[in-house]
Amino acid sequence: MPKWFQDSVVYQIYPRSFQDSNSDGIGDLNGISQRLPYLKKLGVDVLWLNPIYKSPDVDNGYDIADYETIQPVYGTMSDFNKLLAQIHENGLKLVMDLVVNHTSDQHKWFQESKKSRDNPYADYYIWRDPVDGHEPNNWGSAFSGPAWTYVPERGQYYLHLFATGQPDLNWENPQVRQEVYSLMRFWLDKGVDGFRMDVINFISKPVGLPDAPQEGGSAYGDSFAIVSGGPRLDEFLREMNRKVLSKYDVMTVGEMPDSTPEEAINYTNLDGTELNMIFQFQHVNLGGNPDPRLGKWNDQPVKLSELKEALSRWQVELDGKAWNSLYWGNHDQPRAVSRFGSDQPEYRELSAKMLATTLHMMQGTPYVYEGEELGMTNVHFKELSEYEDIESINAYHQLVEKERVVAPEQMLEYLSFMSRDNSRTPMQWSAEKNAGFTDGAKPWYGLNPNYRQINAENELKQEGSVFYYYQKLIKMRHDSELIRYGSYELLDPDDEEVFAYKRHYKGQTLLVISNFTADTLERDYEQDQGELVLANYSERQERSFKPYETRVYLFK
Ligand code: TEU
Ligand code: CA
Repeated sequence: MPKWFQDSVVYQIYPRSFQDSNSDGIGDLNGISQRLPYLKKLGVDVLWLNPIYKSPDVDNGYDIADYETIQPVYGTMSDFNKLLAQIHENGLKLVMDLVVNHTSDQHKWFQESKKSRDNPYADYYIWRDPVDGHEPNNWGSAFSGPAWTYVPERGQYYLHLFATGQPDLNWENPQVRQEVYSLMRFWLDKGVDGFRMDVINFISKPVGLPDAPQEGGSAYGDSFAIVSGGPRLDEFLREMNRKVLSKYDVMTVGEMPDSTPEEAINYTNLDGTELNMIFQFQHVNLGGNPDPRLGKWNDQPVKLSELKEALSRWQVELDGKAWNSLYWGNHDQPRAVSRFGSDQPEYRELSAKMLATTLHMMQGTPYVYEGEELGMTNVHFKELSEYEDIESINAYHQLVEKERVVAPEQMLEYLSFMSRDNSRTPMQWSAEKNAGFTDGAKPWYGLNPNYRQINAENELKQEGSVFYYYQKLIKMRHDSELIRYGSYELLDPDDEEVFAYKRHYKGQTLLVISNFTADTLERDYEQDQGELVLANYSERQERSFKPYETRVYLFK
């Protein structure tokens, strides 16, 4: 019997950029409740909020100082309770962001832990003695620099895979696990419908914390490679399920960078005894810089055959064993239409619809990131001063100034193409001042100037808009078991221009053909034998596919 998360479409809200309701230029909980009618109209089932807990915002809320207090700038706990009730009254569900690989260094646990080696919180984090006066190993932080910081009071280093303000929790300590389970119960007992779990595959560190692979002149070892899928991860996830999750009817999705389908099958399943699904990164990690020192910082388009191989591998290997999450973008990725389609005005809407079709006709739970349903694009910032994300700013200083492995203009080009900032500009609601995001003086972050053309008000007025196309896709999924449960078959893996695949279920077949280029191409998959059920052009020549044309056919 399928679980409700398998029939759902999730909408991801980045609260600080979604809707401001009190004119301070920052999105908030009451702003979200104002927009529930819009989300209802789109047809989504579940809302996932990025962290809304008390935080110094070193990493925009992924550095939590108090798990059971709402970040004041977003509102109060009674605002949250009201929002949750409204979400449920509207027949929607709410998934929160669980960030328990690390806390903020302002969390009281860390403030105590760092004081000495024998206080009650001393072992809540990962402390190690210096080795030859240096960091205990070669691990690098995802936000540049070493993954270790020295604290004189303890005469030791502490581990932080991310910012120095994000110390990693010590999951080997049973007390830490009990604290996590108790904060999870706090939110689940309020009626929250599940969790997205931040870098949950990093919580079990390798024994002895050995050096990580350090290739091609990189300044530090690749810590993600050595911490993902650690020795006790399965044990911890099963304990978390046994002690907490199994007692609630909830949805869980674990963010697992560097994971494989085999790991997904190990850590998730369809019988609810571990996670329900994971966010894998194979497709979004494509197109990295050939120079390993530059990692993701690149400006080259992804090769279609590699994109097809990545997505198809997960479709085929999880079928019947586990459940895929389906996403093109989120708050950590550039805007999908700019990265995988085209944000040129003549092709933006066409390619947004083509990308949406290609993803939403697959098996799994689709995730729509705020603004994706409008075809919002990258913001193409030009100056470093326009960026606000710690990852972007630290990478620039580390790679341009410290390591001097890339020129300033080149790095600004890479940031413009790949930065997380691209997806954090305010939601574009209208052509009015500040895109209707805030009536306050200034939004917390720079608007994408194209909000005058690309905004929800315009989309809702136009019948053939990207919004109504997403609405149709979501309805098609809700109405079709073939789309939800059918098996997957990739066609022509080596075709670098067209992504074509089939879905099969109880004798019916769906044929999806998407042109990923700005050229007009000829392709024949005997589509003329099928019934056209979806298209992003109003007219067609059966065997020819115009720029970014996508068509879906049903064979009964
Ligand atoms: O992201 C984990 C993660 O792997 C990111 O560092 C991502 O791979 C990278 O930013 C891509 O460039 C989660 C959250 O989604 C992210 O927002 C946080 O910054 C990070 O964990 C630390 O909590
Ligand atoms: Ca506000």
